[in-house]
Amino acid sequence: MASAMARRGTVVGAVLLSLLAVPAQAAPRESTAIEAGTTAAGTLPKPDLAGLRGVLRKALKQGAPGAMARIDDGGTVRLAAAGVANRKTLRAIGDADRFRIGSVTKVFTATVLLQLVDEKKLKLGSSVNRYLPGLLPDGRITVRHVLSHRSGLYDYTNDMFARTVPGFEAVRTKVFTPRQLVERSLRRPRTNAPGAAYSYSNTNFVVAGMLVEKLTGHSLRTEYQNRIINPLKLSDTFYAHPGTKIPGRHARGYLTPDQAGAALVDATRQTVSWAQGAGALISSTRDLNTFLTALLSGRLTSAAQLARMQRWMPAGTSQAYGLGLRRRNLSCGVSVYGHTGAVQGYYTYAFTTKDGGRSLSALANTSNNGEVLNTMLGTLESAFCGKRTKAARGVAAPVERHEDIAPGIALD
Ligand code: REY
Repeated sequence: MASAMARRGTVVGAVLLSLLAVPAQAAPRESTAIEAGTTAAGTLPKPDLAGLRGVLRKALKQGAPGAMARIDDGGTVRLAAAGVANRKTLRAIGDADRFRIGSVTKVFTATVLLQLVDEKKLKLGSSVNRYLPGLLPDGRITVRHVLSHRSGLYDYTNDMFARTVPGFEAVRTKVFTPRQLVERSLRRPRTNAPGAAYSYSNTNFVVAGMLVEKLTGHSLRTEYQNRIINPLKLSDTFYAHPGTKIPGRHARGYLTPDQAGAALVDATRQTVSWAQGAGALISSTRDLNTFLTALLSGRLTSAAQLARMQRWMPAGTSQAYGLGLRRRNLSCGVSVYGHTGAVQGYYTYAFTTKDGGRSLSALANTSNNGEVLNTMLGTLESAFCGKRTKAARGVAAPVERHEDIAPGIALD
């Protein structure tokens, strides 16, 4: 199998590309309903695999040691990979490699909280302080504001990582309590009144993690495990915090320093304690596709909560944000649902169609490299829009560090 070849790969100094289509192991799909104007996989163009490989090669040219993508599409798996998982051994990167998924974690955290809404343990319209008395200085901040990045809570990571490598080295072995992270945020003025604007902030999902622990009486790890990882048999997915290792086979992550031309920093080992429920999960392209397919096809929450997760607010060009879930409108008119992630050494894209029928997850094992981040956006175009001429593709909206900071006006 080509993927097995890729895993055994001994390619030295050369770009390795693997590409294949194999039947999925077990990918039960429940919903195949086609809504007008939406993106059921049956109505989508075929993925452009040559285009996908081109995107990965371009990311390598721009400085990523490795890049890979996996498409799960109604029982067919397509893999593409280029470059290395490890710059020392030159082992080829491949879909068996685990990695840090950064903010794709937010989709998991939101899912757990929406399950708690289903269980009547939580109300989205209630004040965060109702559940965590005194945590926030404004009792008007609701759970919904937090999950939709409309709380106005300042993102403490802006200060933490103002200088990329020193900022990272200062926290890589640190263990924070979630409360300490919230305190860091509260040292700064809030960015907007509760509900008044969209302003992406990791603080929101640190608070979300605290809500999970408070309402269940269990650790975030236990809840991810019992509610998502075990039921979906996500064998590559771990909340290892505060452990610093990625268990098993994994891609090493290489952080790009701010100084042009400076050597990449191996950032693989870290606690990710600075992110917690906002970004500390480890996973694989296979598990992320399984997770998003399950979520969008309604297997993880009630239909009512899934609909609430998808009450979209404008969140930048061609994008909208729901509850821990982002919608991106692609150049061909298709919308996809998921999240991006940026944690030191790893850029992740994980998106699926409206019905969960086709999912794409992609990784580049570098970060702090805006060119690579924007190039990797092309994996979505190749996976969901198929082969298109440059003119037809138009100009895809670029990704910013926090994807989009533009305020939107809140409706509730
Ligand atoms: C943290 C800095 C980015 C990453 C962040 N990640 O908020 C969350 C996400 C979990 O959205 C770092 N950039 C990099 C800098 C920039 O340090 N000065 O690119 O690795 O996934």
